[in-house]
Amino acid sequence: MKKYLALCFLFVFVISCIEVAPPEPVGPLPAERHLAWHDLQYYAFVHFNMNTFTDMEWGTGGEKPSQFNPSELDAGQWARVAKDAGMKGIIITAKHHDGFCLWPTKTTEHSVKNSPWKDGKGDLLKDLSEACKEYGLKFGIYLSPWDRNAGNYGEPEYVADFHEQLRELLTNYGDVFEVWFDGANGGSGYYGGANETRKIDNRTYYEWDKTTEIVRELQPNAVIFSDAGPDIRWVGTEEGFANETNWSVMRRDEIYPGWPRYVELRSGHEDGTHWLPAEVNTSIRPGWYYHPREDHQVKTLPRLVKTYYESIGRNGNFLLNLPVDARGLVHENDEAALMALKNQIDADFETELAQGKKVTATDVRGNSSAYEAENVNDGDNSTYWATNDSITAADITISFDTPTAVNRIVLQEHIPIGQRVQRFTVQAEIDGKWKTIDKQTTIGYKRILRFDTVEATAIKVSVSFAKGALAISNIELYKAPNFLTPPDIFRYAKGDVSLSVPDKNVEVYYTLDGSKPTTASEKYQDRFMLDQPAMITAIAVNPEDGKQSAAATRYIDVPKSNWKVISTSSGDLSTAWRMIDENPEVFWATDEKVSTPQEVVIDMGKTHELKGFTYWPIQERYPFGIITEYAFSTSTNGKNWNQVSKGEFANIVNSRLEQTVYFQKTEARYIKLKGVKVDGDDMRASFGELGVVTEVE
Ligand code: FUL
Repeated sequence: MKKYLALCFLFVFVISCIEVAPPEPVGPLPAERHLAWHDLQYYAFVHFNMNTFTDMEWGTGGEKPSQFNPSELDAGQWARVAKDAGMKGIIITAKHHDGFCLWPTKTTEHSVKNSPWKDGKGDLLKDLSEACKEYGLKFGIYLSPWDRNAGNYGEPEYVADFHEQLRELLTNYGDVFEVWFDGANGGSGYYGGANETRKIDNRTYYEWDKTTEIVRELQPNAVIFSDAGPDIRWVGTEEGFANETNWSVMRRDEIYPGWPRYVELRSGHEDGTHWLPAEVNTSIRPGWYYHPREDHQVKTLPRLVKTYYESIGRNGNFLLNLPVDARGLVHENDEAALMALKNQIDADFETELAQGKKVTATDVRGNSSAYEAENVNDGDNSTYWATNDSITAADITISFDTPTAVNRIVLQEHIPIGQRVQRFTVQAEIDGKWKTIDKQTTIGYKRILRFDTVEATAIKVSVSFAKGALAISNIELYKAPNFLTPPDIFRYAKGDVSLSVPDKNVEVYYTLDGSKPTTASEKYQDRFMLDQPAMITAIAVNPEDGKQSAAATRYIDVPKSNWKVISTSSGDLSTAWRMIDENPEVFWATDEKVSTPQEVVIDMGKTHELKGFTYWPIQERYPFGIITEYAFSTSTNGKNWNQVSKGEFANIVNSRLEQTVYFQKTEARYIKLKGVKVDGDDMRASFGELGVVTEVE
């Protein structure tokens, strides 16, 4: 008997030692360079070049090297900021569409070598690559194929120069992790003084095969970005998101090289033929380049957090642009926003809850310990749970000893053998019952789901469709703290007001007299009508720990629901309500090419005691018609006018904030604002929003 038992043990031991083969690869697979790139997740774009000094987004190419003159350029500061922010690398616009080169290239005179910066002895690529090394960051380059400066653009000679520029960049500055080729080819340009429009065929002109060969020869580990590859793809939007369904594979031959079908880039192709994962690029400000007028438009924390979850959380890498300013530094506002994002994300993922907990799966490949369920929470990304070949639907459950609060799940597939999962569900066991939390499609390198906090005794992930046996390397669970940000005070066109916060578990308290609210103040429930002027002050409070946000304050005057724009000197009167809709983002403008000062007249529907007026300039990315000098008149009957104020909106073009002008108290039902001087070549005037300051009755 003893002998028999011993034999049995030996048999079991031998069986479990026999190596079970890993699942067969499915579909196109990532190369080593892809795998290294996926691990980076979050890195910086820096747009800094001639445009920084000309206040442009697309320079014409006719700029002079003498215009490139930063006063405090410090690539070390960029690297420090990126590192502190948790980023893993920096990609620099070595040459943008205007053709100015940030390194002393041999291919053109249009470079730093002819600029006053460091007396023409500077090399920004050298400075930045060294700073990146010092801070342990990867270094990448953006090289625009389109060159509006080059006289030979459009001819084969230019392509030879372009290739030579690439060679210089990939030879002289150490390891490069990513080479970024922009798809833009606008046509018109300076082109050595020809000032004309030149069209090329983007699919053939740049000799992409040769371009790729150069990168492979000089930097075999670098990934090549363009709208559609060959290694990684644009996500098809600059707004900062990937679709929830996001395949890292695409039918590349249909879209590369050349003009891609943008919308498809957001999700990839389920039946893709090449590994072509998405990079989500967006700027921390409206523009890619620095403009002082956008200092107040740095993306808010809620917006940045959303972008994080909709890029990294949706199987994409996050390339966040920092428009370095004309000093040559990352602006203080941008740095503050980056650090706020870092702190928030760190807090969300502070304590991982799944590690070491009991895990069970409905199927384990060959019953082998090499593919056991515990591989998903062993903290080791190279091990994975896998199912048998015929099993493409299975459950994996992580159990807690006691009910545990959870509101985030991180899922990762073992992508070296392909992206597989097509559909899955997440459930939580609450009081002994299973509740569905989310139903989703793809996972890929990484998927993060946010959901309302549940007190769960177990979390189950059920894959219902996959392209092959399952291979999941990682599952993490977290309880992110409630998201505490100052409430957003919004006034609707009808006069009602909302005080919104991104997290519905957070409470909001407010006052209407400018005093600081406490938890004893009015608690916000829903949109409310505000028909009297008020200084609204609101705070958000996390009921879990009593923590309070900073206070948000906004002065709001009488409702405009009965207001009407009754005349304008030109432009479409039927859409003129856009200047009194309470939303400065929605603008209205007079006709183009007008030569006389433009004015608008508003009937407020009833008489008010006025003591001032307000003007929001247009908030568009490419603003126009901003009133820089104004005349403001009032009337009680719409016939007899009284000019109550005339003056200048100082610095309004650079700082496009709401302007408030006070004047001697006066009764009025009609108001008139005239653009005595406007920013631009003609007298066209634009209006983000017009308002009044009334005397409280
Ligand atoms: C676009 C360019 O035209 C913009 O100027 C910017 O460089 C952005 C990242 O890509 O296509």
